[in-house]
Amino acid sequence: MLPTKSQFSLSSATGIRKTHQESRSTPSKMLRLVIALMVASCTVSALKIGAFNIQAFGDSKINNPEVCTIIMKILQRYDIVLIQEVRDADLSAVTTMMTELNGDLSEPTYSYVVSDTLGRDTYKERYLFVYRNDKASVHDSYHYHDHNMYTGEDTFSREPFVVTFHAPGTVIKDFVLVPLHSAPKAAVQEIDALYDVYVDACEKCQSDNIIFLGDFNADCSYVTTSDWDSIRMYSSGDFTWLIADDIDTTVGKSNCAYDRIVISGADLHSAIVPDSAKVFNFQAKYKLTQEQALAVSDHYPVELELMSA
Ligand SMILES: [Ca+2]
Ligand SMILES: [Ca+2]
Repeated sequence: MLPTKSQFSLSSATGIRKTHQESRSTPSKMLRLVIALMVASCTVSALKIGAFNIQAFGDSKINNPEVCTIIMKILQRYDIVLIQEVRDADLSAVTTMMTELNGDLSEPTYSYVVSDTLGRDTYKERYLFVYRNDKASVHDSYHYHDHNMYTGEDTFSREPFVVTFHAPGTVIKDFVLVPLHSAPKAAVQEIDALYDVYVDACEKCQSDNIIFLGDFNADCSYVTTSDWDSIRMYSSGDFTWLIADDIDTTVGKSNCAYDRIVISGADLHSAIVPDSAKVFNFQAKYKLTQEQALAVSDHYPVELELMSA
């Protein structure tokens, strides 16, 4: 991984402090305080991004007051959040959710961008991005195409919905989000094929600063130790996997790192707040019983933060 901006700042700050420690004590203390504040400001989060598989998200979940309250608390944690497993063909649940988030404000706080309904048969899901209008806007989006009528190729059950965001308050300003909720039994092939999406998105979006995120089903019985060698984004040095294999992203007894965040691009690497990529255990945070947590989802969100400009 490339040195982060804060690491650069820390090393240069140390150099300055050594020079001034030789002078009088009072200015030195002041200077240390100023430097501490400067270093702190460099790592202030400008933008918090989350990815949450809300198991079978639809009308019955959003219309359950207890579940809805918890979902709202979780979503409000993020400036941009990817919601997966959206089972809402007519967008009625999404509409209810946005009304809950925005209240009756004339200037809504949140907006969303949503994919088509995706799936090979009658079972369909959407990818949904909800974002704060004061922090981010959508520059562009497209559905990745994996169909080849001549070869019969059809890699993804739910093709990534590629979205370019503009977030002027971050050091990086522009970046691409690529979601994936893989089909569990095809997880290895789909995660490997994210490399093809990477090549496509680099060309179409004219940027290699890409965050791949979502429930990849990237652990336990779906992706085993020997499978990783055949996943190009894992073996290539151009990508950093920010959620480690030993993290548990599941509510309940299983211990699997299904949900992941992977980044590419030198500018994006230096824009990540160090150690900010993690799982958000909402059951522990909100002191819920396992039953209450499972009523929301069988997954925890994963998240990361980008540094402010
Ligand atoms: Ca497909
Ligand atoms: Ca678990």
